[in-house]
Amino acid sequence: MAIERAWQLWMLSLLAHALFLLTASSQSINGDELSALLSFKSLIRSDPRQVLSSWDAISNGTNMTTPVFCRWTGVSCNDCRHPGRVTTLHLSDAGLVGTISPHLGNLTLLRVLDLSNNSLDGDIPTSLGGCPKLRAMNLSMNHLSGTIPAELGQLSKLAVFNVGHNNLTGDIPKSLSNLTTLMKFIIERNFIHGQDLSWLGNLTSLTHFVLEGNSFTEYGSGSPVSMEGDIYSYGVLLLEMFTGRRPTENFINAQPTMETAKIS
Ligand SMILES: *[C@@H]1O[C@H](CO)[C@@H](O)[C@H](O)[C@H]1NC(C)=O
Ligand SMILES: *[C@@H]1O[C@H](CO)[C@@H](O)[C@H](O)[C@H]1NC(C)=O
Ligand SMILES: *[C@@H]1O[C@H](CO)[C@@H](O)[C@H](O)[C@H]1NC(C)=O
Ligand SMILES: *[C@@H]1O[C@H](CO)[C@@H](O)[C@H](O)[C@H]1NC(C)=O
Ligand SMILES: *[C@@H]1O[C@H](CO)[C@@H](O)[C@H](O)[C@H]1NC(C)=O
Ligand SMILES: *[C@@H]1O[C@H](CO)[C@@H](O)[C@H](O)[C@H]1NC(C)=O
Ligand SMILES: *[C@@H]1O[C@H](CO)[C@@H](O)[C@H](O)[C@H]1NC(C)=O
Ligand SMILES: CC(=O)N[C@H]1CO[C@H](CO)[C@@H](O)[C@@H]1O
Repeated sequence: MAIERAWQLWMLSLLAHALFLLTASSQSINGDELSALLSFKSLIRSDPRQVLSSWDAISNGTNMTTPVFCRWTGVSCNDCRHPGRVTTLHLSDAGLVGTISPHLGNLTLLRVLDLSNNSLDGDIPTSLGGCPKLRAMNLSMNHLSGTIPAELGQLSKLAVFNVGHNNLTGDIPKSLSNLTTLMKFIIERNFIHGQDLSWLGNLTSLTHFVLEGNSFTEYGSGSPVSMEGDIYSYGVLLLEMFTGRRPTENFINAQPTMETAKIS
């Protein structure tokens, strides 16, 4: 009898302890996600369409079972095992002016980040390399400057990387050769330069590779790629590098606006 009671008490205390831990951890994680989103909002200097007007923590508690930020414009929480965690941040075409908060790197279950076609300036935060679930990053058509962070080479699930139409400079970091799941790699219309891109051959899933409008050096020769014809032959060289064969379809559409460069 006494043993049974002691056993029950022990089980109860264990349960209470587990519940406490569970609550504590889910609350602190939600708190991190909330402050990451609020940090993002705080660095937006202009929001002409008021897409962030619903982003308000004060009028709604942070201690709800499903955090209120999951209903904010552009935010989705679609992970059934972690209902209060942000999986998508989709704020394209919103006219947002500001910088991208490094705190977005605290959204560790983020799968889609689409901030394309705004007026965001400053750097691509290196902390985004800390979002291991990220599958699509679309930061195209902004005013981002600085270099592509080497830390993005840690995004082992990344399939889409689009930073086209920005003010990015520097070389493409070699760490991106780790992104074996990458299918679309779009860096067109920046000030990115590169010389030896042979490591791109390690990106075995690549189907779209668009680098038009940067200053690359033709692979194997020392001269910069200037005319469209050069870019075309550069593309053919890259294709041969990737697959060991000549293109069976247009690898690079050598028109003034080269939208897609298809490999295989
Ligand atoms: C949050 O917790 C406080 C006290 O802990 C409570 O008064 C309040 O109603 C809770 N809010 C929500 C939305 O659950
Ligand atoms: C970019 O967003 C603006 C609205 O801010 C819209 O009018 C325009 O069509 C968008 N451009 C593209 C290419 O989606
Ligand atoms: C959130 O991100 C910022 C910027 O990367 C970092 O300084 C901070 O430590 C992070 N906070 C947590 C709780 O991880
Ligand atoms: C990225 O954003 C641009 C501009 O909003 C859009 O045209 C494009 O379809 C998006 N997706 C990808 C995969 O680049
Ligand atoms: C790039 O920077 C230049 C000079 O600061 C600026 O005039 C231009 O508008 C910028 N382009 C983009 C796409 O941000
Ligand atoms: C690729 O990833 C591994 C392990 O994550 C790392 O040690 C290595 O430095 C990365 N490669 C590059 C070129 O960054
Ligand atoms: C590319 O892959 C080859 C073979 O797996 C490896 O030896 C090489 O280090 C890789 N290159 C880079 C830059 O990661
Ligand atoms: C600012 C904001 O999001 N307010 C919401 C708080 O929660 C109530 C009830 O869910 C909503 O009606 C408000 O819009």
